[in-house]
Amino acid sequence: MERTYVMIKPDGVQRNLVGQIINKFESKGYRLASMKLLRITEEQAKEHYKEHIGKPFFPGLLEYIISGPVVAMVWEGKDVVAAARQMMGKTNPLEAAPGTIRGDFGLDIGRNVIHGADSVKSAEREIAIYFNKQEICSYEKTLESWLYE
Ligand code: D4T
Repeated sequence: MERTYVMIKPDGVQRNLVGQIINKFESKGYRLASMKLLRITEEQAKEHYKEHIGKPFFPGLLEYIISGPVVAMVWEGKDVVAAARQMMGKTNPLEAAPGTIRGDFGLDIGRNVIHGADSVKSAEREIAIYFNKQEICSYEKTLESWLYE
């Protein structure tokens, strides 16, 4: 079973989209393994987005991502890394398909509502930035036999 890191960005929190976004992951069948609302530190943001340090959009990205609380989540399930990326849609909301989170809720690449890890390895790295091991819950849900064959 895969695990991914998903984060509702400050614009998603400010725009009251938290419930709708969580609902999509829950209804799809993914299992919530951890969740918290937090204001991320500059250090966490720089570690998270270290591949983008030095790019022209980085200062704006940093300012935006620490500008208000985010909802950090760990979701588990079959192929959840790729599926979460599909559910989010392309990075630029104008290129994201209708029905995806960014396609339905976003307009601008610098306000694209949600983040999702792009690989199993990135997910592990990102989860470790925001959560300690004790905060990740391992459990089973009885409905899983209705989700998986
Ligand atoms: P995140 O990481 O936020 O889920 O976005 P993606 O994985 O879909 O896209 P990314 O790493 O390429 O970009 C990270 C973050 O930077 C913002 N951004 C990106 C921006 O403001 N301007 C840009 O030109 C790019 C490429 C949006 C997402």
